[in-house]
Order: sequence, then structure tokens, then C-alpha cells
Amino acid sequence: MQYTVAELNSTPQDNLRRFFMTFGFLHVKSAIPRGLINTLNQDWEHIFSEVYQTPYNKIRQSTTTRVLYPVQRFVPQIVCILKDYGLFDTVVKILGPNCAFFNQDMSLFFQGSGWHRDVATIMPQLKVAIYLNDRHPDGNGDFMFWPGTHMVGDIYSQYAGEYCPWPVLGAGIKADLLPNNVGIVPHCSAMISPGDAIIFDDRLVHCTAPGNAPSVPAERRLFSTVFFANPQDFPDSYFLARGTSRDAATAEVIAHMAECEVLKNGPTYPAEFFTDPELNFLQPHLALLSPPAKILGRL
Ligand SMILES: O=C(O)CCC(=O)C(=O)O
Ligand SMILES: [Fe+2]
Repeated sequence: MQYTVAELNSTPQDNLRRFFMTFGFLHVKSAIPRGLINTLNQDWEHIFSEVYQTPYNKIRQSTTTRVLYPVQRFVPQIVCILKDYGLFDTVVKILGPNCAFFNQDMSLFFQGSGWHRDVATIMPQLKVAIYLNDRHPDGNGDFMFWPGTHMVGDIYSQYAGEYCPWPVLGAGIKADLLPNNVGIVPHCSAMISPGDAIIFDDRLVHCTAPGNAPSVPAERRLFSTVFFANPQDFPDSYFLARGTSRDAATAEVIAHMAECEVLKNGPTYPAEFFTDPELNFLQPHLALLSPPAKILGRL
């Protein structure tokens, strides 16, 4: 389902949430304006060149996947963009007011990926991916989904588990499970234009299309921001697979946080997060940046 930003902001909360809970994704057309895309593209090239001490053209030529995670001065900027253009509101509509900001990265991809889940957790986790790049003419890089496969207890989702096992904490990322064979699963695809956002449940089986000429790579630039739900806010049907429960989901959030590199290495988030009045709206959603023990109190 494609939405424009204006539609998203006027869509009744329940419908949006129901759609997301059933299918596991939303495609938001032109989520950010063109002028902003140009600025972000310039910043993007600047930051990658700086971090890798290499001119951006060289980085592009190498066609190597690179993920910057998280980029300090970009985090507040992107979080503000999410808020200013209504995407943050949408996240809260879907995940509920107790959802938590988790992390952010800048991902540079070239080839398509195989079918995979980003995580195989039993708790809902949502990613907002904002794309800056033009679409590759042969479709290389189109975002594809296997709708509904984020639902833990669903029979269809269990069937998808044959390809992408679930729930197995930490073993969820299985790229190239069905390489170049996207046709054999009942999927839908999103053709992404610069400035579009894909909001999806990280547990949804998805892939990016290899295209008809995978030897010609498509450069993809995306900002990903990830939010967790509070398991207490979701219906039981989300937690019914293989003896799972809300408590198990909560314990899993804590285990996940404990093994999270970003938190292990101390507070890598910029001071602005905690001091900038413009970011006040995020305060109630920062609990997961605290040590895991504190999360216990919150969830
Ligand atoms: O390849 C892309 O463009 C998206 C990659 C992906 O699977 C993700 O962001 O989770
Ligand atoms: Fe993914």
C-alpha cells in the first residue's frame, strides 16, 4: 500500500495500525521534500568521504556495502526530519505511545539482497528507511515484501520460517536464502523514488531485487531508524508462537539490548539527544538507551 505523507497524517489511527499489523509494511511516497533530498545527498557524500578518507567516487566504484552506525551529528537531524514530516507520528500510531527509539544508521548498498528477516525476535521492531537515491532503471534494488510474515503465530509466517527460521534470537539475518529467485514466493514490491520511506516490521521477510542486470549495481542510500514496541502494548496474537508470551518478549528486549554493540560501548548518542529542547519529544522514547537493568523497570 502506498501512502503520501498527507494521507498518512489524515489516516485514522486504527486503520493504519491494522494495515501495518496485518501486512507488516507501509510505503510512504515523497516522505521528504526534494530540496532536503539534495542537501542530505551532499551531506551523505561528505560524511562517507570523511569517515573512509576516500573521495566518494572511489567509494562508489568499490560497490562495497558500508554501514555507518550511528553517525553522531546525523542522529538528531534525522530524528527531527522524522518528526517534521510526520513519520515519527506514524511510528507512534503503529507502535503506541510507549515505543522506544533504538538506533539509526546510514546504509550504502549496491547489489540486491536475498530474502531475509532483519531480526527474528518475538517483539515488534519497526524500521523507517528513507531512500535518497534514484531508482535503478532495471529494477535492481526495488524493495520486496512477503506480506504478513512478521506475525509470529501465523501459520503462513511459520511456513516462511522454512526459509527464514523464527524465532531464533541473533540468528535472524539470513541473506541469500532464495537468491535470484524472488518469483517463487508470493511477494509484492515497492518501486522506490528518492525521498520515499519504507516503514516495515523488521521481522517481515523482505529482500531487495537483484534486477535483470545485477552486474550493473544500483547505488542505494538509506537512512534507517529503528524503534521497538513495548510488548505490553500489543495483542496476544503477536506472542503466541511456540510458547512465547509478553513476558518472554520483554525478556527478549532486555537480552537484545544487552548484546547491542551500541550500548555495550557506552553512550554513543550525541549530547543533543539529552539537552536539545527540539528533541524533547523524544525523551519518553529513550528508555532503551539506558542500561538493560533500567529497561526492566520500564517495560
Ligand atoms: O537493500 C536495501 O535497500 C534495504 C536493505 C534491507 O534489507 C534493510 O534495510 O533491512
Ligand atoms: Fe533487511
